[in-house]
Amino acid sequence: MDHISPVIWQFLVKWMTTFALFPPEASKIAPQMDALYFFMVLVSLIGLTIVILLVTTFSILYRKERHPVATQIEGSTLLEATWTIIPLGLFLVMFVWGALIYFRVYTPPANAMNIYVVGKQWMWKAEHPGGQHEINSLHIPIGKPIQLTLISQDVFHSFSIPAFRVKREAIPGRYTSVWFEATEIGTYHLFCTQYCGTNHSAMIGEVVVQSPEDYRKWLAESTSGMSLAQNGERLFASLSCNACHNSRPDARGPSLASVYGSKLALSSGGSVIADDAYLRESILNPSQHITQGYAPIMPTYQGQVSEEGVIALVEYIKNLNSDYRIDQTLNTTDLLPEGEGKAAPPKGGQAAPKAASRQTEPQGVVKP
Ligand code: HEC
Ligand SMILES: [Cu+2]
Repeated sequence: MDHISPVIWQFLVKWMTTFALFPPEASKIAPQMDALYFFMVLVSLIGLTIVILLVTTFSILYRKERHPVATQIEGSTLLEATWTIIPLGLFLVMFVWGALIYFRVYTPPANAMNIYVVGKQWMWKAEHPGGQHEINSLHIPIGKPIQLTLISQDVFHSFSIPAFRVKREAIPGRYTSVWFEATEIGTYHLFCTQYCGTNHSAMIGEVVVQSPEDYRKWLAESTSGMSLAQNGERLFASLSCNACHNSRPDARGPSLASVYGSKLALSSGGSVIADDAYLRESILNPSQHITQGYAPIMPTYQGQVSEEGVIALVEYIKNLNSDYRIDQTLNTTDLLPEGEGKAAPPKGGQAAPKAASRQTEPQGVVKP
C-alpha cells in the first residue's frame, strides 16, 4: 500500500509543491490519498475529453447544412450497457480504494502516542502527556504514529495539517481523534479550516517534525516540571474527588484504579466501555450514566474544571493502572479534604480546601 503512487505522480507532486500549487507530502498516508485523488482527477479529465470530443464531432458531422431534416434514432442496448458498466466499474474502484484509505485514517495503531489538542477562539493549545503545553504549534517526532484527541472549548473549529492530509473537526463537548505519522523533518502549516469568528484567520500555527534526538531535547526544555497525569492528580485532590473515590472499604464511589478501557455495567441495564469520552462525561455529566451498584451522588463538575483540567483528570485516571502514584493519591489521608473523606462534595463552584502538602495550584480549575 505504501508504494501505490507511481513515479509519474510522484514527479507531478514534486513539481506542484515546488510551485506551491500543492501541499508537500509529509505523512505516511499523504502519498496514498494523493494517488486516489489523482486517479479521480485523471478519470474526470478522460471523461471530460470524451464529452468535449463527442460534442465537437457531432456538431460538425450533423450540422444543419448536412442534415436539414432530423432523423429519429432508436436506442442501442449495447451502447447503453457500455456507458453504464464502465463508469459503474470506475466508481466502484474509487469507492473500494477510498474505503481502504478511510479505514486506515480512522484506525489509530495501538502504539500511537496521544497528544491532546484544545481549540478555542482563537488558538490551538496542545497538551503533551509529559506536561508540555504549546500554543499554535505542535512538536512531534518523525516516524512515530501520533494520535490527537481534539476538543473545542467554545465553537466548532477544524484542525487541519494539509501536508499530512489531516483534517478533523474540534467539537465542543465531544472528543474527536485523528492520527498520522510524519515522514519528513520540517515545519508545516497548521490551520483552523472552519470559520469560527472574528479572528478565525489568525487561528494558525506550525507543526514541527523533529528527529527523535531533537524531539527529546525539546521535551526536556519545555517541561513544566509536572506531567499531565500529575497535574490531574493534584486536581483530583483539590476537587475532593478522593473523598468518594478512594480505596477504603467504606468508599462511596467506585475505585478508578483499572476503570480505563474496562466494560462497566450501568444501573439502566446496558454497559459501556470506559474510554476517554466516557471518563469526560462521567466528570461533567455524572447523572447521565450511573454505574451499577452505586448511588447517583456524584456532583457535576461542569463549570468548575476547564477542558484542560478535564484532560488532566482523564489522563490521570488513564494512568492509574500503570502508575504507582495511584496508591499515593487514593490511600494517603493527607490528600483527603478536611473531614477525613467524609466531607460533603464541593457544591456550586466552591473549591475544596487545598491539601497542605501541595504548594502549587493545579492548572485547570475554573475560578468564578
Ligand atoms: C460524592 C461522591 C463523589 C465525588 C465527590 C466524586 N465522585 Fe465520581 N463517582 C461517584 C459515584 C457514586 C460514582 C458511580 C455512580 C455514577 O456513575 O455516577 C462515580 C463515578 C465516577 C466515574 C465513572 C467510573 C465508574 O466506575 O463509574 C468517574 C470517571 C468519576 N466518578 C470521576 C470522578 C472525578 C474525576 C471526580 C472529581 C472531579 C469525582 N468523580 C468526584 C461519586 C463521587
Ligand atoms: Cu477556529
